[in-house]
Amino acid sequence: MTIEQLERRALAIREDIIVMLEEAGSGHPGGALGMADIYAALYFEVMRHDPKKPEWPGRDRLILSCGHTCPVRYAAMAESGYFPRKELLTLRKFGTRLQGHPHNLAMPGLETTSGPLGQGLSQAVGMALAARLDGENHRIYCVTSDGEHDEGQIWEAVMFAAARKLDNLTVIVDRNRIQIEGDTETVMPLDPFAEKYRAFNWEVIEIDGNNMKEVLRAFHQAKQVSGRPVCIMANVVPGKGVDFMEGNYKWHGVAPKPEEAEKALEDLWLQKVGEPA
Ligand SMILES: Cc1ncc(C[n+]2csc(CCOP(=O)(O)OP(=O)(O)O)c2C)c(N)n1
Ligand SMILES: [Mg+2]
Repeated sequence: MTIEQLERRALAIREDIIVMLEEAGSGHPGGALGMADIYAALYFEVMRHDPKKPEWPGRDRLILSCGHTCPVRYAAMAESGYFPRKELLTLRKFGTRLQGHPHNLAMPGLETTSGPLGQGLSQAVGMALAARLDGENHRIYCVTSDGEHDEGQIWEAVMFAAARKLDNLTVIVDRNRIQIEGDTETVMPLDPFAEKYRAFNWEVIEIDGNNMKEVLRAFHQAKQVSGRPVCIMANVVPGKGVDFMEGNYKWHGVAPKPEEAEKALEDLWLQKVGEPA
């Protein structure tokens, strides 16, 4: 896909996030909106996968470690054909396949169940090691959030992945600088964040994660690295695309009310002006 086509996908994903959260009346918009460009790239350009065969053994694996941001993954999956888009409106409803935190047995295509922070990277590391031992060449992608790095388990996994030289593993850090109670640097400083990964012997690629060109370049570069795992430190704006949500940690876990959703969709529609239909 072209950059423009991917950007349009990201915008569609953002619209879906707003619509589904408003319908659910709860959920986490901030982190989800910030990561829409990364997910558009993963599902429509980067990952080897087949929405019609979600269990295909040769698929690349995407582990979502910070489970609360799942609306962005659900929207990307629906857009790419894993399930009908109208199912997005069942988010968080009783009996839904789209739980408020991902439940992998409920929905094919979700690799793991997540929500308790800090665990997904360990799972991804295990999968990367297993793929190596089995002589398989699929890649493992893991999305983890910045606030999640307050969990000690993350750093055990970071250390182990480098020790085993897992170059089939690419971690994307959702570096949006917010967590549930405020700015990450106030709650628990992470900077110099990229340097920490480097000190653990990872290859680190720092990007503007809301710039599609940089996103694609980073994923391409990550595939060329050998002998060490790769961390894409994706600096993103939480709430990206919705003016009144951007940069505000208060939108970590609050759904837009109907009038707010209307305003949010207006913001997103305005970004489409001038684009070909
Ligand atoms: C082990 C664990 N502790 C606490 C929580 C509660 N919790 C959910 S999201 C969150 C904030 C994490 O920061 P981040 O993922 O960076 O938030 P975002 O950027 O999406 O606002 C917390 C503390 C949890 N899900 N799991
Ligand atoms: Mg965060």
